[in-house]
Amino acid sequence: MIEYWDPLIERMPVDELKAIQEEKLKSLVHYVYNHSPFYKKRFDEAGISPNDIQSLDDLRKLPFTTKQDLRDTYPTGMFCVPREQVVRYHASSGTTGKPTVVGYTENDIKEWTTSLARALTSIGIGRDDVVQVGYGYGLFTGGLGLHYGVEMVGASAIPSSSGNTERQIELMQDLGSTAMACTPSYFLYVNEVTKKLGISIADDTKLKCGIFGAEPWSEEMRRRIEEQTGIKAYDIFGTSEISGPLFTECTYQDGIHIWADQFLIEVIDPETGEQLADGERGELVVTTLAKEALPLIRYRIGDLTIIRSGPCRCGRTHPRIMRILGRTDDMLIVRGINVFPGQVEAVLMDIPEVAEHYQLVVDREKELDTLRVQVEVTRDVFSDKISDLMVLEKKVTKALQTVLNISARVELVEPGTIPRSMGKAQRVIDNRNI
Ligand code: DLL
Repeated sequence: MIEYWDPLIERMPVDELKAIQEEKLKSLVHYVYNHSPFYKKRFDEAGISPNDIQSLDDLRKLPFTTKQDLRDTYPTGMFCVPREQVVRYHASSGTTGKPTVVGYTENDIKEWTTSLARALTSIGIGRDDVVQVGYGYGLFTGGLGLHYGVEMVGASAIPSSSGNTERQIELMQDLGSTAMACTPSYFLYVNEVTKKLGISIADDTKLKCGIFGAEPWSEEMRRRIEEQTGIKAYDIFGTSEISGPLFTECTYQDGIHIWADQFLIEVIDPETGEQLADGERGELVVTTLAKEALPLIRYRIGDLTIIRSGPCRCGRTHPRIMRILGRTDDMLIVRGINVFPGQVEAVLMDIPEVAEHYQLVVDREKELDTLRVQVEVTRDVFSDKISDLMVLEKKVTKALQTVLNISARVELVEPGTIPRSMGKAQRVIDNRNI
């Protein structure tokens, strides 16, 4: 039987959901205009008044917001509530520029947690579960966000955070974790350490699913994780700006459900800003319909995806986004050709002899870009004859060439060579200084 957290909302007919969105959008534009000098200025500059927004179609009249706006108004210039109403802050690490700060009212935390309660229920997490939360606790939204969601559905949360992997495995066994939430790359490492300790996730733990996200990962990687560990690997998506981890797939694993009563999504052409139709790949844009402290209007998230409307087999009517291909700013341009790390992963994971750990290294030699793809091979393959390794290297090179249209230098490396990550994996090293 399919379980719902809020069956009425989750299965609501689409026209009713749209009516809710329309009402919320209309009051949102007045709210931001009257509560934030940033939005007032932005609307005035665009020659838009809140009264111009009367229907969902009018959404396209509104100007976009971006991460740069959050940076320019650092720390709290886009907030719509006074400090006394903020019950929590989170912040980005600032590794790719000035950090950004996000804030929540009591109600914002409730809405965020509700979104996760629906999502966790949709993957079968409930009172009988023990969820090990291996996302970082702290300024990152992953740990605390998931934690609240897990508690709301009545499961037990283990706030193990990331790192200290042997202890994680010990806790997994001793407390009987049935789910682990962490980045897919960290889970690969957990699996690796488990094997080293002579433990099998499939046979020696109660783990039944993983809640993996915070970084791009491919369908092929999902297949490998599921085959190697016997668990179901579910995709979870969100960004700190729109709260944190918020949405997952359901047990049908056919796209991530975006709760339409809380968020309004569009996909746009990243070049022209024009809205794209259902099923067309473009940049995800989100308008928050329920947030008080930091509502965002047409926020350009930067991730590339496809929206698919229409009900899911699980009965939920809310729109879905398909697996994120990557971010517009993650795209590498190598010798004029666009390369997404996710495409490389998909090619590699289809070749059984290579392992799950890889890295892309881009250099510029004499004005010419070079792309090296370093990938680990299994121990068995690595101890094969050199000639066998060369055959494999050629096979990987050819597969990458076919898909990417670019020749990459493939380097097969020994198991354990590529650095392991405790959080988001660094898949690309770009030495070009551009
Ligand atoms: O990564 C929030 C999160 C925590 C999501 C735990 C899922 C689980 P940020 O640090 O702001 O927030 O990074 C957000 O990470 O724009 C995507 O580029 C990427 N990302 C997140 N989830 C996925 C996913 C958290 N499932 C940025 N697939 C986003 C692909 C993802 N990319």
